[in-house]
Amino acid sequence: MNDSSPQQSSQNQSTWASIATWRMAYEGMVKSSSGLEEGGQAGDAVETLIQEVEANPDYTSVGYGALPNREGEMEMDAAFMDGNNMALGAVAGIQYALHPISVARRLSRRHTSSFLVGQGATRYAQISGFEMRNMLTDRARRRWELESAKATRPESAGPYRGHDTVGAICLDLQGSMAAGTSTSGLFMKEPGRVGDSPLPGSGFYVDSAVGGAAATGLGEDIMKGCLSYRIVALMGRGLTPQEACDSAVYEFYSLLRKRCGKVGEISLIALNTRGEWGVATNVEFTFCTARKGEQTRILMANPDGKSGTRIDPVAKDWLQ
Ligand code: SD4
Repeated sequence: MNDSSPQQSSQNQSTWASIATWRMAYEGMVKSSSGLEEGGQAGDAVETLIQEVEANPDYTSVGYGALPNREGEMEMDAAFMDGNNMALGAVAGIQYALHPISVARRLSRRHTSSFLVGQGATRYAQISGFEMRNMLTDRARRRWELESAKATRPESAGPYRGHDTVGAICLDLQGSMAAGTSTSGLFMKEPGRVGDSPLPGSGFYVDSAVGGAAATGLGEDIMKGCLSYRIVALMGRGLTPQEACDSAVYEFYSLLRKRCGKVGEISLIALNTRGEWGVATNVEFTFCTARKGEQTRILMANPDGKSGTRIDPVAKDWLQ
């Protein structure tokens, strides 16, 4: 349940909508869309969508069966934000929790100690009764063993192969918005490494009076630009989600390239209070959208080379 009412009373709200990163969000989006269609709350939709990805071992970068760190352990990052009252909760480096998104959401209801890391986050999840399990599947362990065997020294393994965050923003029929993220971060990451996904303003941000944004890609670069907050701020000044994404992402990408020489993968999604969405990316990037009266879609975004984004439908077999 959302803990407060929306702040956009002047608006005649009549639609629900969702956007989420990567093809892996599809099944969760279909499931959460029926809740939104029936008048369910944005926060519930975000949690349902992300839980579906976390529980699926076929999606190897989020939750059960995801990517271990350099020492073969699974450390996960997740966050939840309620756009009505700006409540947010987050976990970083949490272990054994099947649904880090639900732990983050529970934490968002607290006024203090709402962002927990490492052992503290794991202990909190355990004590609070969240489902805990060994998150490492045989397949994930084999992947780690193969990768470890390749590395002559531990520090030469990784750090940037295999990744992806599920990030979602939902708008409900009452005009409430929520956002969430969940990821195991980068494959073979340094133990204790935290990406952008649990960081408000970087990995996600949402304000029910304006809209929300979420990120996926190389956290170390995304957090340099606080890109999710930037996009929401631009939408607040009247830009459409697509204009805001294009402006924030490509301007920042150019700046980082000029100042640092190299830039990792950066992909952002955004949704506003009218259910309009936008995307910008410096790599090929799939994402899912749903809106009242429309089918859930998987789309592909690419940079168009002119500070804009090309969006194409993906082939039907991506749905299988
Ligand atoms: C991180 N942004 O931990 C995440 C990983 C990711 O596509 O989304 N990769 O840095």
